[in-house]
Amino acid sequence: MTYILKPIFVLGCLLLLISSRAQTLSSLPPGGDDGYRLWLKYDLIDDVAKRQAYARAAQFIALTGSGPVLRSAAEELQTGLRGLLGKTVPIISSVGSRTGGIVLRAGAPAATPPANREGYQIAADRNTLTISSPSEAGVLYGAFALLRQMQTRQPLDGLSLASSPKVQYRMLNHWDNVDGTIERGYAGGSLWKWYELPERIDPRYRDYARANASLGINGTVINNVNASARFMTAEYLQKVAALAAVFRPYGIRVYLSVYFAAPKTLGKLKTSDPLDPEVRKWWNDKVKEIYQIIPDFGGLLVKANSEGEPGPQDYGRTHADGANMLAEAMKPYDGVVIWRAFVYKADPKADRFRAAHEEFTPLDGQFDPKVIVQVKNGPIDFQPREPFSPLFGSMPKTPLGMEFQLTQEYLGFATHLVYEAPLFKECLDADTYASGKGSTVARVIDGSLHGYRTDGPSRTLMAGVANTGSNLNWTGHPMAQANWYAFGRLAWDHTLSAEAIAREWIGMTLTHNPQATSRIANLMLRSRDIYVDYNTPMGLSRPWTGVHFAPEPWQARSPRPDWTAVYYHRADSVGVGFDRTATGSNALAQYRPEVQQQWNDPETCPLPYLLWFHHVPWTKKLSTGRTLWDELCNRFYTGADSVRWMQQEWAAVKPALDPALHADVAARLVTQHREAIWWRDAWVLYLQTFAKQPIPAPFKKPERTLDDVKQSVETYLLR
Ligand code: BDP
Repeated sequence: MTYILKPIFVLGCLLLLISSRAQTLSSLPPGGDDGYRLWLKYDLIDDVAKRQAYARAAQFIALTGSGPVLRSAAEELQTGLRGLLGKTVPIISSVGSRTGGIVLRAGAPAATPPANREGYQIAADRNTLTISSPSEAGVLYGAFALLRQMQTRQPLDGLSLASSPKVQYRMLNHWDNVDGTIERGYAGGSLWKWYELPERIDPRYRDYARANASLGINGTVINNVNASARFMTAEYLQKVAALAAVFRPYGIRVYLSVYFAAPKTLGKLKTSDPLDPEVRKWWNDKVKEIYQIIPDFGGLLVKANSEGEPGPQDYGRTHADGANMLAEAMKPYDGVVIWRAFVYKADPKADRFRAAHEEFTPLDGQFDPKVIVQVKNGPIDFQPREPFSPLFGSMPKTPLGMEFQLTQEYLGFATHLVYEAPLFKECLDADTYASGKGSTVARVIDGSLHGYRTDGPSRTLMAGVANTGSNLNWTGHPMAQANWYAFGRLAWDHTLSAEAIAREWIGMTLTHNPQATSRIANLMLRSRDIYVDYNTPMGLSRPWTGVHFAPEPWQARSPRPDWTAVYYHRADSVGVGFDRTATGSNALAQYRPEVQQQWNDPETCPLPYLLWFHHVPWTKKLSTGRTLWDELCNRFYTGADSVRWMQQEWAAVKPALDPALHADVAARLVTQHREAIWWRDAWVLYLQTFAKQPIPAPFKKPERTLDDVKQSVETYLLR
């Protein structure tokens, strides 16, 4: 008996041990920080004097109202303060004569009313901090702003903060599919568990809403622009409604990407022609059904006649015809139609750069007031560095929304550290000269340049293609959280600097150590240029088909010329680069003369944009004193070498950071370095076959041959 029982007992104990250890590991990873809490960490403030000062100012939270969004504000403050101060601050409903607390006031007139409904004011008066706004959402944003003050250890005495969003629709675009995958997602599967919805509500949905609300993001498109019609079925609308119910108390509205041919596929009509009365009726009925299920539904996002997606042109109609049909369906409701301008035809003679401008500018003034045209930041496709899209400033009668990409499709997925705020700022701060000097892209986007609307609310939009997924830390690369953060902050206020946002995020997420903060901020601010240098320097680009990760500058075979690599860089025995001046595609003519002037002359065109606009001889001497070939090599090599510098900088901040988080990033930097060399080698060895010049000193020629790299890429691309 004992003989038999003993091993079973031992095995049982062992299993118990293993399972309890597994449990411990999943709830508390070694070192502690698994990244799940993002920038909403609310860890106890260890500076006792500071903690006490904050505690004196936050003895209660007075909720003067009962709306759900206001309640979220109070609850978030309570959660935050519990963590930061280590005590539970009571939520009370009437202030009476009490002082020394935080008062939340929605709808009440403020001393200085904010510029718009979602703006807030935080004012300290006789020992009371009042957060006021015309709307509940504004109070929620104010509550997060107050927490941010404490999270970044700012004083509260005499606090006077007022802020209003510069853009009306601040939203994430999820490219999530029905099957749980994410197009261009690198942080796991979709956050939305379609098979569990609408019955089971993952607690994570609420945390997602909290994170967005903390930045002022007020909308989310939950499905892929390459949309499945299934999202518009009654079955899925119930699921979407369940998500909307979770997001609503955080001021976030839900939007859907729609499949333009749904009247045919879902409605079983003979056509999806936007001018067909039955088609129009189908959309009217569908939109009505949506609003019956989701009364505060935000609107529709459409990718049409782009990359094989159906659209109005299939019926000889225009983008405006398609968008206006949907706008008509939306007319009775407070929702919008967001129509994407990401279009380009498979024309072997065309320059893809020119496509969106050619198709959309003739339609300026033809769109219904409910339509916003959403434009990617650059004319091609989220390249590491692109000039701003010439559409900005070219459609004064049409509200243009910005589409940035947070997910790092061309920026090294989740293994490369690339802080994107400098990329966003570069575009937003670019001058279109549409109405003279100072006509920045930001002013096109926020409506101040063209004043878009006179007959209704303004329609201004900034969208970010989300980088979130089911990974515990949301974004795969822990530092990629900063891109979500930066996008939200800039959508609220595009005048913030990339550095200020980085410092704020570091303080809330990584460390309060001043030296470490400066080092990390510097590293983040340089990271995008470093990436560009080893990946696509001086205006090279690489939007060829495939996974968008492996280097394949030699790729020349595809059903469409614009889905090859050689189409973009045009390397030959003379030089490299795409001539977009009058002697080439003349895409430059799509910009205002002042902009053309900056880029038109290869002698004066800034080097970061040179090969976007010029085919430059290998031997051409540049402003740096080097020939083009030498300059390219210099950038590829210093770029890749700089990743070593990033590793050193990261190593130096180790004592100031959580060990688990530090180790995670350190490991990714090792991968990044290896991949940076891979990129460098691929490009220089390939371009060398045209330039026929040696790698300039002090750089050493790659250890592998071009065939070796090609082989490694082939292996990488194996399915
Ligand atoms: C490209 C992506 C593709 C998207 C497309 C889009 O590679 O997956 O569907 O953009 O924005 O960057 O529609």
